[in-house]
Amino acid sequence: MRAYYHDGDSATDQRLPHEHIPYSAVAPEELSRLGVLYWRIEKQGNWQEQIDAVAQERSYKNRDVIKVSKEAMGDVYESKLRTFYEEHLHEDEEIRYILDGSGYFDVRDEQDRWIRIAVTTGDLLVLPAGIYHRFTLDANDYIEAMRLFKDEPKWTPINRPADANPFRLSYLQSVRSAV
Ligand code: KMT
Ligand code: NI
Repeated sequence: MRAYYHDGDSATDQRLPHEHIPYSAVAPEELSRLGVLYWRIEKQGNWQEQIDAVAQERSYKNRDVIKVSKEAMGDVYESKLRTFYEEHLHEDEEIRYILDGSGYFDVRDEQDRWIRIAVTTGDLLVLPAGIYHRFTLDANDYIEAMRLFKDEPKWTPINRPADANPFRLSYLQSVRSAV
């Protein structure tokens, strides 16, 4: 995992790194202030047990695996990628363990700037309910991820603006009270 400020350029390919110049790293502590959690679980040895432990501790009862590639998705590939990259929130956590490949999760900071989180195999990332975010493949065009859920999957992306959404409001409240 590598987190840094996005350069804000939306005119060129979203799959490029888009590092802000000068490069501006974002520390895990800053991410956790935004409610974004991260674990590194090397995909070797008892990695599945380690995932199970996190899942049990955080009450993630369900899971599935998604493969994002032209080959795996066929006809819906382009439209799925567009949906992933539209700025949105969810009314539940978005939990991803990267099984293979890589990609970028972008999250908004408190000043509404994009933070880009580059994930690779072995990264476990949790985005809190109510945070504005988006996802894109990187130049490698491939990711496979385990998606974990507290209960039934609550998929529905709620596109911005959703400023009056109760999960948005309680997210903002939790960030402010964490300062
Ligand atoms: C999402 O919600 O944006 C996704 O599931 C993207 C694929 S998982 C790396
Ligand atoms: Ni999402």
